[in-house]
Amino acid sequence: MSREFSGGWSGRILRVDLSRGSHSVRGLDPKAAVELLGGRGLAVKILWDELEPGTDPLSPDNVLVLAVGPLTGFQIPSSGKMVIASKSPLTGGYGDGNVGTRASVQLKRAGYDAVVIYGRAPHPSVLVIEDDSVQVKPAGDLWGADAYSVEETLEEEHPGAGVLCIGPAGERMARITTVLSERGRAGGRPGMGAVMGSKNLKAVVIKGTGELRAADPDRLADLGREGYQFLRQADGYEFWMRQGTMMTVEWCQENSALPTYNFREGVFDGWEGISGYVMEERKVGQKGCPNCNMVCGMVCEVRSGPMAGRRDSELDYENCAMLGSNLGIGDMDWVLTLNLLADEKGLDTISLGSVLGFATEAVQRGLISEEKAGRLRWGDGEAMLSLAESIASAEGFGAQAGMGVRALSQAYGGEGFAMHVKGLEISAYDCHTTPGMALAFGTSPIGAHHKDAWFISWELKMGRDLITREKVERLVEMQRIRGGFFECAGVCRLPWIELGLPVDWYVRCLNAATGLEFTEEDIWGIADRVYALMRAFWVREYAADGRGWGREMDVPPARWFDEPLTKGPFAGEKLSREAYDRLLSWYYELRGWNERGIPRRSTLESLGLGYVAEGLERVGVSLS
Ligand code: PTT
Ligand code: SF4
Repeated sequence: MSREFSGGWSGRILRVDLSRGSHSVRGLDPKAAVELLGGRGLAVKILWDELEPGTDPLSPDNVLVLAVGPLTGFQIPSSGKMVIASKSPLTGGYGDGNVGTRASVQLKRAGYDAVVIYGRAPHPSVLVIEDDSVQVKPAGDLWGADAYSVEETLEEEHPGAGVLCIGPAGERMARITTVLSERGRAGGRPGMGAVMGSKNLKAVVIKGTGELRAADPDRLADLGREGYQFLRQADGYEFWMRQGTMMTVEWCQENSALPTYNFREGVFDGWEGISGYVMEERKVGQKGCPNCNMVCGMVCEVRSGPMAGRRDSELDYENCAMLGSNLGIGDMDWVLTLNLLADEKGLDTISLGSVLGFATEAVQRGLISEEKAGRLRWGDGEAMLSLAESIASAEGFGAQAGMGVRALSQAYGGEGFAMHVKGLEISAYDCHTTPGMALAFGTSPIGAHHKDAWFISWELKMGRDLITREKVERLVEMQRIRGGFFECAGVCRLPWIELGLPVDWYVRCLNAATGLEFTEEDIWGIADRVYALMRAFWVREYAADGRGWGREMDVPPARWFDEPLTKGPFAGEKLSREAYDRLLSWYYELRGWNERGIPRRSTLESLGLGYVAEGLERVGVSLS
């Protein structure tokens, strides 16, 4: 560890140039560490500093960042997370994802806070990092192989190592691809799999033998014990261990938020067939990320269909809703089959469900022909699987569908029911009746992902109909915790959001690990800085290619505004454009952004981001 850090951070960043097969190590700037913590904060700063505006995301000039945080790896609950970030080939803006993996702990043990990957390997390759040894090796037969088998091979070759890899869909640079780990964990929805594919990088293997250092190890160990005990004794622990995120199917059905028929409805008649209870009948195992005592990976058996007999489909709520109700599928076996295909081929389940839903509706409306897309019908698992397979192999219409719903709607029409924001397909919450959640999706910094945006449960407690500034204040508060703190600290947010482990416990951990004295106020300042930086990245990219940035970028699709629900307790209801616009204006005011959603110069300066203001002005962006 660098002498400038007494604990928490490793103090070193590994830079690997795949084009040259070379690497170097740089110190982590202590000021950046304190101002941005790590993970997403560090990643967006690296991308802002090192990417030329307008870089083609699939060119060797794009940069891929793997970053952990100051809490990653310690013996405290759920500390095994890593951020994977890059300029997104799916959205064209800032993209990242968060995966729970042994690779994150191993990276910390190897003595790095981040790996920054440049260039493009001349041949398909595997990057192997073992402490100070860094090698770019030929991928050989691994190129073309499914993610599960790649992991198995590399884990055998490198016992104890953590592995990140892509499936064949990532190799073919389908834009809706993610990075896989631990046979069923996935991170990097905005096309991080395609970025790895464009770099000829099949996998990253990480192994470290060092010890993690905390400034006050005894204090951190006490806090760890306190945290584990808190969770074991929490109300809801037992049910969580039974169903994990799958309990959300029933909750969404009850609250008219279960995406159904491409987000046309919020309730699904066949929901019981894909509920957490049916999942429990199929459960054959349970696993999770490192250092977690509330593991949520529900491993299930497929009982019928082309993958019958497989006992390794790991299910979460998002996968189930997007590949189930959103496609009119109420048969768990088809959900498990599509889910397994996505994990093996490296497709993102949320985007896949959205693409299949859009294509089905477009076929029904005659925008896309059956000859092209297949005979797609709601609830027809076989037809959905066939299109999903051709997306994974980038064949025929599948190659086009792998570009995501925005690209499909631009090619065939149907923008009003192309369910994305900023090009990222919306996660599994219908928002016809939840304007606050719609705003959360609208303003999420990577496009419509629930990572930063799971406001729906807070909103239901406050009142769906409430259109107030206070509601938006709560949203900003939530974004600071979810998208600010958790994404930068390098730990899972589920102990907090699901079982109530308090935020101040995490701040105490941060101080014990780093030896610094962060307050909650400091953390909110860091979160605001990271949010401003992510927004500035998008604005700079839009300025660079001449599109310009406007508030329409923060508005969800027309479907929720124009087509009222026809089923369930809220039949007849839809979002109001006027109400949404008011919420959005309050949001900009609270963030110190102008009416086009661009951070003001004064806001950037107050966050210590004067250099960002200058960068934006250099590409012609007005900050008044
Ligand atoms: C995440 C997104 C999610 S979020 C789900 S289910 W979820 C989908 N999972 C996929 C999958 O699986 N396979 C696949 N091929 N594609 C998938 N796409 C979807 O990706 C995940 C958990 C979950 S399960 C959630 S909510 C929480 N997310 C966290 C987060 O974002 N940050 C954080 N600090 N802690 C979090 N804890 C929880 O982690 P993306 P994982 Mg994922 C099979 O990465 O890009 O953010 O997309 O990380 O290790 O799989 O854990 O109901
Ligand atoms: Fe991983 Fe789930 Fe545990 Fe979070 S709760 S650390 S996502 S296993």
